[in-house]
Amino acid sequence: MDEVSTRSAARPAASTAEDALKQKARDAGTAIEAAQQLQETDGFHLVIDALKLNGIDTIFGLPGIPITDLTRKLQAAGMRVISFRHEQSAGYAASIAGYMTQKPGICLTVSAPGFLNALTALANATTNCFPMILISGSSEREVVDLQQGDYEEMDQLAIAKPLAKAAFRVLHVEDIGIGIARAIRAAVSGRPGGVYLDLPAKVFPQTIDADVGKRSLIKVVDPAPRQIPAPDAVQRAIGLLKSAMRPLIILGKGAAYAQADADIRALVEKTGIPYLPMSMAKGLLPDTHDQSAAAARSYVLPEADVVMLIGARLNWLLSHGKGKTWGGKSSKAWGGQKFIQVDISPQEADSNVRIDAPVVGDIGSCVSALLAGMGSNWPSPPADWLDAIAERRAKNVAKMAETLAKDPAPMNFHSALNVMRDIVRANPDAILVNEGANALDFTRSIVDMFKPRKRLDVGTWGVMGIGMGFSIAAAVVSGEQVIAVEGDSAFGFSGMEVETICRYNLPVCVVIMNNNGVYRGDEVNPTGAADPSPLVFVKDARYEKLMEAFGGAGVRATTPVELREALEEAVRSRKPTLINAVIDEGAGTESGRITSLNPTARKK
Ligand SMILES: Cc1ncc(C[n+]2csc(CCOP(=O)(O)OP(=O)(O)O)c2C)c(N)n1
Ligand SMILES: [Mg+2]
Repeated sequence: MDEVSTRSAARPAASTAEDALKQKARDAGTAIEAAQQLQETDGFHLVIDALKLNGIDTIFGLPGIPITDLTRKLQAAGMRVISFRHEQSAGYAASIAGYMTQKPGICLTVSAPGFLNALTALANATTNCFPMILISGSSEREVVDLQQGDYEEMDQLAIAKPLAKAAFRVLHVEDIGIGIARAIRAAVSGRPGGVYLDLPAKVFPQTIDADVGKRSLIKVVDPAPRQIPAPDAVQRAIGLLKSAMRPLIILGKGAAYAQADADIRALVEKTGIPYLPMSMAKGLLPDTHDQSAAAARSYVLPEADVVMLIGARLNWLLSHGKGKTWGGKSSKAWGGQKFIQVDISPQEADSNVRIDAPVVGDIGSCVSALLAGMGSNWPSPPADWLDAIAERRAKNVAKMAETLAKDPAPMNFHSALNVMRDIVRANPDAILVNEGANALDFTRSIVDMFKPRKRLDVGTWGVMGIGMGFSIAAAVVSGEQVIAVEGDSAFGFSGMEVETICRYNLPVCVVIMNNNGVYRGDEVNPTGAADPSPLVFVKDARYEKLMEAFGGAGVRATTPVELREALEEAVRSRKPTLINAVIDEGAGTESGRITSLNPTARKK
């Protein structure tokens, strides 16, 4: 349609009678063409219509051949198109939008290099169970398959397959509706994950009768069907929980994803059982809750006798459910706990240790079935267990308060994060994005969260580079203030996206915990040569100027007072802000809390 009107506007005026006649004929032709066009649609429009039909209103991506026009047309069709500086950030943004909304986040990229740039985010989404669809344009199939050297030639579908929950390709315009429907279902149903959808360039301009096209689209009915747990599985779990002398609940990000917040809180409170939130489950119940055993983690894990995992996997983050962390005699020995595991995936149970009571279903349905099965007079856990936890907790909280009250010069992680803790408490709706090593571990343990899904971080892989993508998506999807606490190394992975933050004028405040390096900034080259240590950066780097370069606010803060002032102003103004929090370069430890995962050399 718009092509027709552009053509007529550019037409030169007829100068003679003959020209006028010819013109008339041409006009008639144009009208017929226009009418024909009215009855036809094409791949571009079907992709847009299919996404809209399924309630998708935001696209994260980066334009180029063959999807440039698609990005324009998506925006023209009223969708929010957030255009990034690197596809990896667009991918992370899409994945966390999926986590926050339970709708698949869409990342749109060009072929080969753009596709590959987004692939880390797709794999990370699959690992973290975030629903995401990576849509990449691709080159001419016939040429790619004969390896004849097409522009950006790559067999993207084959490469995406092992990294995605599912991968599909559409070759004909009439299959766009099916392709998108399958991608949506695969991303959000069961255990969510990353899905790849390959759209060869040729599909976009393919035309089809508009009616046929419309009928080819599918509005996915019940994309993530509830999965009700079996009653006997629920009874088995309840029986085991009832027999416990030292019960413990562990909440994972699967529990946060489920958006069953009220029931989860009711379950924890009704049982009176102490709980541990995994990193992204912080805030599901307020971290200040009486039953939180977070400050007594190293006591409750080995001491518990029955552990109920809700949307949490026994992977490395929980020391695989065995070994010394769990009271085992050696690094792989079972600590003797019995486990109840509430999970959407029937394959999750027994992945690391025996699961005595698997409860398989969606977290919401499982938790409400457990609640119903417990009846109204559930006995409180034994008092000696609760008292022992309370005692440790009080001791550790007091110890932490003492550390936080110190005001060393230069500022360190504790004195800086003490400020952050106050700011987040005063702004419980703000979303906290967090990456780094020490910058991550200290923030997780010091900054309390008060509401569900407000803490977004490096997740299962501990991946650096999620920072700006997560921040942008969080701000776009929720409209809330975002505060990103970033290690200076972590920030570097996606730092150019501060331009994106400024361009869309998002309420994102980036706080860089600047200790001049990876883990710390005081390492030196042992040879004495001019090259710096591989772990350090330029000293006194002025990161705040990066934000100023694009019109945002930049602040260098060297004391808690300056940091507090800058944070309060950022939250008040909602302006894109970068605070360069200069901290002691000797403050961190190797890999933060996971020093022990570094292999140590036998030969010194
Ligand atoms: C993609 C990726 N590359 C490399 C790493 C290894 N790594 C873990 S933490 C980290 C950076 C730690 O430094 P910083 O962000 O400055 O945090 P600090 O400990 O100094 O506070 C790196 C490079 C990773 N986790 N992910
Ligand atoms: Mg650092």
